[in-house]
Amino acid sequence: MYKLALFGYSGGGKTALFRKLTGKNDDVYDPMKPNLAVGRYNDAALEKVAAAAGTKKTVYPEFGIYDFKGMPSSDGFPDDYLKNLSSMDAIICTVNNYQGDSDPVKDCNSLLMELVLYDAARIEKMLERAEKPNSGLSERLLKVLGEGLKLLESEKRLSSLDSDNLGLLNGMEFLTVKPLLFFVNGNSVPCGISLPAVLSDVSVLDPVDFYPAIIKAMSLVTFYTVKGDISQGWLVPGSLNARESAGKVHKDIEKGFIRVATVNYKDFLGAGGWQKAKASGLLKFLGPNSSISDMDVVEFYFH
Ligand SMILES: Nc1nc2c(ncn2[C@@H]2O[C@H](COP(=O)(O)OP(=O)(O)OP(=O)(O)O)[C@@H](O)[C@H]2O)c(=O)[nH]1
Ligand SMILES: [Mg+2]
Repeated sequence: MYKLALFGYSGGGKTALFRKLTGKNDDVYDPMKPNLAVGRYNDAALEKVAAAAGTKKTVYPEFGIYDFKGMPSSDGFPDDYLKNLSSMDAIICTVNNYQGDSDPVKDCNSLLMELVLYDAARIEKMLERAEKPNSGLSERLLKVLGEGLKLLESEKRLSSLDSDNLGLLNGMEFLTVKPLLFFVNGNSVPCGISLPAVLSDVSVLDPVDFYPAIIKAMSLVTFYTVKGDISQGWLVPGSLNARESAGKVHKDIEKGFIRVATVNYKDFLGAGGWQKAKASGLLKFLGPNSSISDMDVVEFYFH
């Protein structure tokens, strides 16, 4: 399950959002231990697929929602707190726009700076260590870290490194390589605020379009399976090929993968189910190295 962190200053509305997403009434008091519950993405397309397929059970994609206790904006966040974000798959900065004196744009910027400064301090330490003999860091990595530090110093995130260089930082637990989103909590229209230029590539989440925007920011692909009495939605990294995607459903399918039959969900609905789509010649058959398109209904063939 993908892990979504609700991050922000105290009173930003993280717990309020957590409750809406998970239906749980919990609160969290320990800043070092986020509260976890499951948030279900009630994908309307999956609902229609299930209706057309006539299955009894629908299994929706789920996310792990982590509610972190915030710190007052006057204090900021200590390093051991921010370190807890490194195991998350995406960071959702939640800011307050419901009090008279709230300034969501300023808060968005300050939260970004918390992440930027954390990564910059870590790179500085690594570069310092590299000056000693036998640091174990390759020339190429040192160059990328240097480039990354320059980006951070101009208040940009490491995610704007080119993809080869970014790949080199995999597993190094930086925070600004992660998908970043903002949620403006309050009564006014959230998308009405405009963020500073450094955040031009960051989505401001809308409660209605919440999960689709996250899925897009995380570069995930949605596909659907209809098996027996169950219609199910799956989210896999867009970088995976068909065989690897099959592995997210079951490792046996990946191992014995032969091919996958696919049909876009709209064609599936138009035809009125799998058998009719097949009879109308709407199915495409893909090999292991091809990739499944977003919103396809699929059937895997395997040994
Ligand atoms: N009017 C209004 N009040 C809200 C909204 N969202 C949250 N609140 C209130 O603001 C207060 C703080 O919200 P929380 O969700 O607890 O904030 P938080 O980000 O979890 O804060 P910490 O856990 O301290 O980091 C609560 O009393 C909420 O009821 C909102 O959209 N509108
Ligand atoms: Mg809270």
